[in-house]
Amino acid sequence: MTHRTALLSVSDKTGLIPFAQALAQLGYTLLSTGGTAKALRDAGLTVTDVAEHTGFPEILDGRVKTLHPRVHGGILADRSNPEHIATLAAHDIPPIEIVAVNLYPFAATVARPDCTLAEAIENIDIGGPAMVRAAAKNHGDEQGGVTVIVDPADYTPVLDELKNRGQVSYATRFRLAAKAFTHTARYDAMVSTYLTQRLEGDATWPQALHLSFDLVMPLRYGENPHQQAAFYRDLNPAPGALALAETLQGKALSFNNLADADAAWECVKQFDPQQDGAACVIVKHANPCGVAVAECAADAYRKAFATDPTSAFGGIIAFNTVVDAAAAEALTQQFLEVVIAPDYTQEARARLAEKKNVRVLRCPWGPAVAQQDLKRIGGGLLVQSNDTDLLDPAHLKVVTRRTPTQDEMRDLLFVWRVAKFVKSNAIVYGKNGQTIGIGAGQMSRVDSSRIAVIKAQNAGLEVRGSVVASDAFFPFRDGVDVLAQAGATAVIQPGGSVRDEEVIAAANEHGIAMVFTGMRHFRH
Ligand code: 93A
Repeated sequence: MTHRTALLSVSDKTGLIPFAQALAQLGYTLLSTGGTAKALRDAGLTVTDVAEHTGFPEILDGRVKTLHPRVHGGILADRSNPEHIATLAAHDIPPIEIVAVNLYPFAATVARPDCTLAEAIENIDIGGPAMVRAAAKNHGDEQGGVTVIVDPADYTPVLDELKNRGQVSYATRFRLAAKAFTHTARYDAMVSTYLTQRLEGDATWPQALHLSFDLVMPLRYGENPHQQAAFYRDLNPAPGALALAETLQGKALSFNNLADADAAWECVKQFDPQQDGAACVIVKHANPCGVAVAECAADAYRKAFATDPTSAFGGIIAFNTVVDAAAAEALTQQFLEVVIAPDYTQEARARLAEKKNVRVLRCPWGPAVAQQDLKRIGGGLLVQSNDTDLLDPAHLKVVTRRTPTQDEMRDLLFVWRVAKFVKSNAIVYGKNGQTIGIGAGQMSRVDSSRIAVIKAQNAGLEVRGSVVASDAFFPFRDGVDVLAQAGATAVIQPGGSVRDEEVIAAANEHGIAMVFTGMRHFRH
């Protein structure tokens, strides 16, 4: 058997011993750094210390252990290049066939609440990534090359190939090389995210783009069956993020399920269970088609459903509160795709389990958080901070002769919060904590106003006496005329149009109370 060397230097020692034992049985010389060598010796294995191999001690508290030509030469020499082989021989450098390295646990270190900057920095691995990248670069060709392993899950497949065919196939070496570069890229992204977040003031924006995600699962398809898709999660999702939701039952989540569940969840999170009571949001095609607040989850659901029962068919339904038996009972009267809530009572779980296809998600409750919002365009990417700013009621400005009544004001603030989650142009009619009609995604605001009225009428709901939110200013008075004719009594909108005077005059003419927010909520 030719003499072969495996270099093992791992922080995560999962599966290390059986892997090393099998390599030793196959005739490999084991070469290791301090802690790894100790673990192997403790298990009764014979191992050469890297310090002995290089003839140079580990120095600077281990910062320099493997950064040595005798290590890197052995990894990087091109096996099919006679000059490289001659150079190894001239310097008495044994080639290294297998490099199993996983890096200092940077993520786990910085996740500790008491982690200092100095500790984080000490946990930035330098020598490990250098070996991983060198080994991955030199994965070779059909004739041979270096096998790099960064994930203990790959110990077994590599051993199987070594046992069955005497060497690791090119296909496997190639796959592992790609995985290794993904590993080091992700590692550097974590370090860059950590340090960038500690920059002073505005320096974090917009220079630093954090594109570092973990694959949660491949999805069957994307928005349509011919599109490929996958679901990724931030490395450290904020509490309350949809990506942290746990699936309690139901069919596999689809791409559209996840997108709609996120829209529903972010919308319902605007309603604080303590201050606003139970809230329910029903989403279809990324738009709320019914939103309501009430004393209990079941009532909130019934009111939200009543806004647009036709659209609610196959809906994604989010609650801001525990789903109890009464709410579950009401829910199961309709065909629905997904329910998402902070929790469920046992009775509710049992009732929902009777509809075994329904996906039931439980997501930890948490406020909406600032994060980067990404939108792909041809050959580029648009990045913005997401729309988390909330309206301060102290900044509201009544611009009409008539001031909204207390009830109107309460409903104005309710429809305003809903409008933020409706695709522009958004017009939302509501009353008594219930949406009455929602006009979404139209290219003209006046059409959204008309559509919202038509939908309310189709649902048999009374528009008269309702209030209205508009996500952006009315460019002309026509939108106000439409909602006045429908019987709305108060309007909330950002203001800021060159024709504000004309719009306010129209409201005064109709005896409507109008409030300016000074904040726009386009959503596309
Ligand atoms: O301190 S380093 O940046 N410098 C090095 O030369 C070096 N060589 C291996 N980190 C280095 N390593 C890392 O040590 C490996 O990536 C691995 O995570 C760890 C294994 O150390 P031990 O075997 O002492 O547990």
